[in-house]
Amino acid sequence: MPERRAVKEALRAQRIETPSWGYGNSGTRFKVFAQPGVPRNPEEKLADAAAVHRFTGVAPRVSLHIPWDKVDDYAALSRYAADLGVEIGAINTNVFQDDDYKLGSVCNPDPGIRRKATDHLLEAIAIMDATGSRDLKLWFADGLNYPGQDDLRGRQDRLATALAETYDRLGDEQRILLEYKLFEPAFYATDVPDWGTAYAHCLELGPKATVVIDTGHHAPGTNIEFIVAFLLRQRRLGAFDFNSRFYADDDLMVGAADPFQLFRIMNEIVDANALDPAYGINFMLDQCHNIEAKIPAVIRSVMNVQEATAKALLVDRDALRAAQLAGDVLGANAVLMDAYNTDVRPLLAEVREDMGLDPDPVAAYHRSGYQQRIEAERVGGEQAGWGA
Ligand code: PSV
Ligand code: MN
Repeated sequence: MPERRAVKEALRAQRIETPSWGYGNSGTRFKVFAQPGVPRNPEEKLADAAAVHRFTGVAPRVSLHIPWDKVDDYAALSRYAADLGVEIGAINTNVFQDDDYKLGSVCNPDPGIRRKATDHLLEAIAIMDATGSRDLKLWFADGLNYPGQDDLRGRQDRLATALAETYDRLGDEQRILLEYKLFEPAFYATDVPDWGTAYAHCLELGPKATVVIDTGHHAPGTNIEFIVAFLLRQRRLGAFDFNSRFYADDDLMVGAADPFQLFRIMNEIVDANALDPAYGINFMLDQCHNIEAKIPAVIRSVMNVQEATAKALLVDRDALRAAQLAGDVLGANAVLMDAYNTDVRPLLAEVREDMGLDPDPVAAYHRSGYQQRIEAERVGGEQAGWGA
């Protein structure tokens, strides 16, 4: 059986990065429901992320999205974050919200638009230089709605050219996280639709290019833990964008739709000794909280990842290997299910107490008065949102 002390230590050392846009208003194409107290600028988003970190102790980094989090002085923003007790994490690029990008960004048939898009990627690296961020997260909405609309192979060439120029600009400690997505906004063909395409481009680029798995970006029924296992074996798994889905890219709280899938993913991570932050995988959230209170939802999401991780850490690996090697199908499955069916909440409560935290982060947040304070203070101005 795994040693309890080692399990607790791994849980204490775990790091989860939260997204600046998760604190802003969001919705569907039908309606965005504004919430009181929502941040109006990047500084207020950082303050909310810092609150999540204060109550969970494992979320000290915040991903930014440019231009949603554009400021004049990124070094100053970084210092502001440090004063709050957090750090700026991945820099997300945005080449999908400008009229020029109607037919694509780096894959656009117009070389002038491809130049503009690539320049944005390079600008994001300059921001990383100023903030000390390691990760450049690239997601391209590029694709086609109709057969024949553009040249599928030619678009891959254009993509490779832009990625190569971006890769060459990376510093020694910086890397690319290339994200794929099955569909949306393009409906017929997407230029980076799956992990295989992302992986092939990363291989062409070099060791500083890795794949990011957004758990909401697959066809229903996809075995995501297989993708995790494959990329781990190739040392090309750079990060996760955690969220959960019932239908498409729902961006709901991770672990809400399918906690068993999250456990199976974390089981592959733990099995490969890839949980330790030193291994280099960035465990990020990429979520939108459209109808639920945002800060408690982010805290809940962090806790959901912790619970799946704790269960994965409890898998009796020796017993599992023995059963696997003996061809004991039911025995091996039972070892895994025993861990999954363990109630790890008391263990996590202990971990939090050891860290000097309240064992119940959501209740502690509600008691803290933070929500009442931001609702009273953040009046006037324009609330931030997904896309602004
Ligand atoms: C695209 O759906 C995506 O997953 C990318 O990571 C974007 O940057 C993010 O969502 C924006 O919410
Ligand atoms: Mn994502």
